[in-house]
Amino acid sequence: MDALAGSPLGWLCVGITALFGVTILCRAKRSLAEKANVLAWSLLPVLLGLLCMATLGAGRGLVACAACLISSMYLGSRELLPVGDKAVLITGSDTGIGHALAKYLDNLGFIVFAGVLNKDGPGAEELRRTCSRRLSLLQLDITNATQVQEAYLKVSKKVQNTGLWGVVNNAGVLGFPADGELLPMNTYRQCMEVNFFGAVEVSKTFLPLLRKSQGRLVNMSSMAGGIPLPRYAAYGASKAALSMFSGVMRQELSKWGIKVAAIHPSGFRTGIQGTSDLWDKQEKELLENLPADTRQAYGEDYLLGLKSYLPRMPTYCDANLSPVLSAILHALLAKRPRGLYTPGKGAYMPLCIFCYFPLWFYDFFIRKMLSTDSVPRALRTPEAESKNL
Ligand SMILES: NC(=O)c1ccc[n+]([C@@H]2O[C@H](COP(=O)([O-])OP(=O)(O)OC[C@H]3O[C@@H](n4cnc5c(N)ncnc54)[C@H](OP(=O)(O)O)[C@@H]3O)[C@@H](O)[C@H]2O)c1
Ligand SMILES: *[C@@H]1O[C@H](CO)[C@@H](O)[C@H](O)[C@H]1NC(C)=O
Ligand SMILES: CC(=O)N[C@H]1CO[C@H](CO)[C@@H](O)[C@@H]1O
Repeated sequence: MDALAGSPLGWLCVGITALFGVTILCRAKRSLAEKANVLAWSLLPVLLGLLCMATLGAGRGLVACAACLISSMYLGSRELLPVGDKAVLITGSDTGIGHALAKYLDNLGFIVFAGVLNKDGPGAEELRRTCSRRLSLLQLDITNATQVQEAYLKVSKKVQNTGLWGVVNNAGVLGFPADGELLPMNTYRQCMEVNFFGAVEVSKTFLPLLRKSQGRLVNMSSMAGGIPLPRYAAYGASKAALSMFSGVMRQELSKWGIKVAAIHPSGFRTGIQGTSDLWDKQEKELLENLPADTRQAYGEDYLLGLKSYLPRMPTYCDANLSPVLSAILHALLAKRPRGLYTPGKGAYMPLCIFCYFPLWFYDFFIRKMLSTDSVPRALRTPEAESKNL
């Protein structure tokens, strides 16, 4: 301990350790049952930190102490509540993330209420076949108030004793990714209808049950709901609306002990990318609703090229959904869930740039990241024209 004596760095070191120790004692007092955990995850690093200081001297000791503090905070945030008999409602479990989540949570022992758009569809059939008998399927089109109400009655009857622990607002639609000027009003309305109004209605309907359990509301937003991304005017705006709704809910519901978390995943390979039949239909709708001069300015090949983005999407998207599933599990079970999760490749970095850099730099970064190869007809230079041919 000689190295510490007198030096200001040494005192700082002792101060940090003391603060750390007091925090731990407070936490231990809060819950006797947690004592074992607290000892394992917190006291050990403190002792190690002190040992480091004694042997390495104040400078390196401080670094070691900080490392211990950070790692213990990290481990602390990984503390999960037991699954027990917690019941969770998931919307949009027919395909994709919702479907995988229903299976994953069922497997972990949760009582799962899987809302599906089509109770007789292949997704529902698959869940019926592969999941335990704890899982109940609910016919739930989140844009249909009658179905939301019916689902509520069914769920509240089943969870009378245990309460509903979590609601995962997962159902969502992407619409056709294209320039905002070109998208038909119908796409904007549909995105808002499902991604925003649907999720709000489900949240409002089920909140009384969450209040009883002091549970969790998890909303599936998107990277495109947190930052502006070209081609996602309709989808991004609807997700941004949902994000703001949930942000306010997080503030308002904390007094009831309900925690709200948002997931902003990057690209994952699911049903959301659609099928070629659907793209044909959406392309047709887009072209039909376009004024003649807009059609002229963009040019036929640009417009017909929009569709080629969709089959290319899965190549950037990860087929392994486990980062999203673990993020949702953390949001549901962590003692201290985060407000925002960004699972997936490239989900965090653009958000950071958007938040901490000037807008012009963000726009430049996105242009470079998503370098689009096609140019509207009216903007083409002769050389670009020859490249296009
Ligand atoms: N995949 C990604 O890369 C990604 C990225 C960011 C965010 N997200 C978000 O993650 C969520 C899940 O998406 P996903 O990728 O798993 O897509 P998905 O496979 O299309 O899953 C969405 C599910 O919602 C259902 N649905 C659509 N409209 C509905 C309605 N009105 N009522 C109830 N259910 C409805 C869909 O049913 P049908 O299949 O029958 O239409 C589908 O089962 C969405 O909110 C999405 O915006 C996904
Ligand atoms: C809403 O759901 C109910 C009950 O399933 C159904 O009878 C009704 O036709 C649906 N309404 C719409 C607009 O789809
Ligand atoms: C899509 C969505 O609703 N996102 C929000 C969910 O809740 C968190 C925390 O309140 C918000 O920060 C998200 O933006």
